[in-house]
Amino acid sequence: MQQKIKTPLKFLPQWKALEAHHMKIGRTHLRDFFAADNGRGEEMTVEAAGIYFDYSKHRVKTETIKLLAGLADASGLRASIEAMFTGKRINVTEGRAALHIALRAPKGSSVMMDGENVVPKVHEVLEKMEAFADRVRAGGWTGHTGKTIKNIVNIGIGGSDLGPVMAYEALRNYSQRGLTFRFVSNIDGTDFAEAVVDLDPAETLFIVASKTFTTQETMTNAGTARDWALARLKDKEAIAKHFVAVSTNAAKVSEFGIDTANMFGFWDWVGGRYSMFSAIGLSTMIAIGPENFRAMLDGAREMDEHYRTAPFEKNLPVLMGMLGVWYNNFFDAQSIAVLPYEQYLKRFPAYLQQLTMESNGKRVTLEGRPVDYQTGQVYWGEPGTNGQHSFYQLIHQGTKLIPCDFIAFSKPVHKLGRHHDLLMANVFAQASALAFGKTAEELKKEGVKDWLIPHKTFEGNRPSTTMLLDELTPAALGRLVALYEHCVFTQSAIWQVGPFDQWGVELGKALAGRIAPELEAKDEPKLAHDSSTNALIRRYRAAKG
Ligand code: G6Q
Repeated sequence: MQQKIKTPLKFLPQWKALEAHHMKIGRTHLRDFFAADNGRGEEMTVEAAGIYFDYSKHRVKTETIKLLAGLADASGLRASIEAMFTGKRINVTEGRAALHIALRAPKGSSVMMDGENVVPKVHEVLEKMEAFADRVRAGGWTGHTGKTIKNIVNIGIGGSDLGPVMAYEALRNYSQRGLTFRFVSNIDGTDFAEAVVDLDPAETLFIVASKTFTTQETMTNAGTARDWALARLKDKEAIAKHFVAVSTNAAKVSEFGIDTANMFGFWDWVGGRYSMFSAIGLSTMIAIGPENFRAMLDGAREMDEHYRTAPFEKNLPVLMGMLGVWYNNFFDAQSIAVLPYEQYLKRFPAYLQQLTMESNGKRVTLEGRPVDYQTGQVYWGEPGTNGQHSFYQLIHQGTKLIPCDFIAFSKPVHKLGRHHDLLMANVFAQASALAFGKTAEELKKEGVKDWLIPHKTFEGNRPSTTMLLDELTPAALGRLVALYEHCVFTQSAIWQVGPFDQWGVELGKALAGRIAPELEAKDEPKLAHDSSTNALIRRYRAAKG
């Protein structure tokens, strides 16, 4: 669908106003911002949907936030949010809606898409998932030999893997400990081999999670899983008991040999990386139980409602998105570090990498015009405090500006001696050290030798957000995920790019499809790639013998 031509971003008066504002305050040090206003640390905070969001350690003034909100407004963000929530086909290059918010809409409510309320079918699938999850959890789902299912292996990749594995790791303490969960995604056979090395096929259930049911990695792994199971169970009938599917493609599911009665559906308006609250979350539901899964949906919904209704200057996803734009486009910051001070969130940065980078890693606008400004940032991170002993050096004293998202919880999941106080002391200390640094004068007063002073000086002025939540519960995870989802959407509206397609993954897939038979051919194939690829293929063929 051809898009209405928008005023190019850099022509907007609100953009120009921000450029002028940046010239004025871009070099001001956070020390001076704080010195000028004693109340800053409490005023520049917003509390919503269970998240205390402290953005005072950002290189902004109240006026900056106003100007950024003006830009978001001029970008049509309000209308874009409404278009998303009302099921418009905002994924224009694929002609689809992006209605993940409907996945967490309460029973009885209404979210319309092409004149149809989609909420009843969302709940129909949720109820089917619940009945299944309850049965597996209660030991009522037995395998082909009558043994109880004890192992769940999710086979999927990208959006059909990263959400489930992240949520399982995050909510492990809520999981049924008698069940073992494994996640297989990579086409590298090691992934499958290691996942099943200690499992008994008679006690193992595979969830083949694939929206399309055609993805090379997933279908190859699913085929290998079927061979592995049948090699021991020796009866094709066993597939019905040991394989279920999550997909939108019933024909392919049935072709694979899975009974479509054991298929959990979703719809084309759920994008892969926005699908962890759909049936793609089946493994999560089996792990944590239907009640906890519902609590996770409720948490996400709270954030959805906040996003749809709160004014931009008090709106967490909007604030987060605008701050990203501020550094990305006015300070040339290339990346954002996500630093959860919660070990259970160890896969959260990896999950966010897909959500953010596959969504906003775009170089043309929705109208197809090349952009003349930076779009999606590089997201990366690790849980604290581990990162402190590794890459924080570069954030503190390196030459790059890396805004940080600190995520912390007031209550620990495990109360163990002093651990949580020490963990929290570290997160508060890092945000403070980054912002305020340590001057040469301070070092001199401490008696540090002159020649060491440059090495020990911390310039500071390194921005961060601190997000403080109560405890890592299913609801808290739901809120966090929805926060970042909507942050991504906010930025896409400002950058005028489409966040719901991913054409950039296609070229490599197509080429791999051409190269695979060349690697496998018995006779020397005629190669017509570039000289480097040709040479690599020849070398590989010779080496593998
Ligand atoms: C996500 C992408 C991509 C997708 C995988 C798996 O937004 O579309 O990561 O999730 O390629 O696709 P299938 O679920 O169709 O196997």
